[in-house]
Amino acid sequence: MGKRQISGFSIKEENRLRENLALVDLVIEVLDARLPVTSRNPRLRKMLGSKRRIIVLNKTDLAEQEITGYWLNFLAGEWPVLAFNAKRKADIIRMERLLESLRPRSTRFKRPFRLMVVGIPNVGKSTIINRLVQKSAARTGNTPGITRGPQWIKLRAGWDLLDTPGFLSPFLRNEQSILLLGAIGSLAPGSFDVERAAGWLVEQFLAREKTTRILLDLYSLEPEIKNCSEIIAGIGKARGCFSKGGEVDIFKTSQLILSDFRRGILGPITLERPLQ
Ligand SMILES: Nc1nc2c(ncn2[C@@H]2O[C@H](COP(=O)(O)OP(=O)(O)OP(=O)(O)O)[C@@H](O)[C@H]2O)c(=O)[nH]1
Ligand SMILES: [Mg+2]
Repeated sequence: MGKRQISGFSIKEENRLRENLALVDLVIEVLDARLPVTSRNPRLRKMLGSKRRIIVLNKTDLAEQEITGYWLNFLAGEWPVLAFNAKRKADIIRMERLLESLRPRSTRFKRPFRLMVVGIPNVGKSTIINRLVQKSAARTGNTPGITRGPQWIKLRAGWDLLDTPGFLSPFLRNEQSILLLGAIGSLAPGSFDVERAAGWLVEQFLAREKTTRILLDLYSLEPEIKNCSEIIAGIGKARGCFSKGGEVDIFKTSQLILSDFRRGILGPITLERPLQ
């Protein structure tokens, strides 16, 4: 497969990110705990180079705890890593402590500690910032591209923080990555195949006994249906996703499955495991 244009991130915006990078003391790189490899933009990683940073595995409430533990081990050693749930106060406090400990001495009493939050769309950058500021300073939402341009936010006395728009490689080569990123809501609707993404997701659930049971129970499906397309048709029927002709509307059903997955209704599931 050739290159495929997937996001509109331009060279101009990339240059702006580079300029901002030079202004900050520390970068908070946010990844999705369900997808720690694919949600890490290699281009961004290259741009960051040896810039000091912390890595945040966000949305751990939607990921499998045990696998998050493996990822923490796997990523440790590179930069400080935090397993994180942006909705938990205790996690915000842990992050503040870590950031405080990493503040360069040279900035104390002289100038603000400047931080910048980066990551692909929809991983929770603005939500983390809002929790750190304890008010809604940055706009958030469960679709990619909520944050348009970079915005500086006063975090607290002596701390300034830059929220940036989701940064995705403009070209994604790998069809599998496109489906994964589509499933977690990092791609704009229309830029990926919704039916294939939902099908792939259902297959991930069917790959294990535990997650198969979750899926069958949630949509009240008969235990004997174990085939992906039958499951999707069953979900469509159970949820009333019919076309005008009265048949199950696979597209609508696929959208519903993705939406349930993103909201965590399907229960925690991690889509990538570290090699052990
Ligand atoms: N379950 C769960 N949802 C989260 C968490 N963090 C953020 N979210 C949700 O994820 C969605 C995206 O959050 P944003 O903060 O807008 O993401 P962003 O990275 O700023 O996105 P862009 O600005 O589009 O790049 C929102 O619906 C948040 O409520 C988390 O730790 N757990
Ligand atoms: Mg944002």
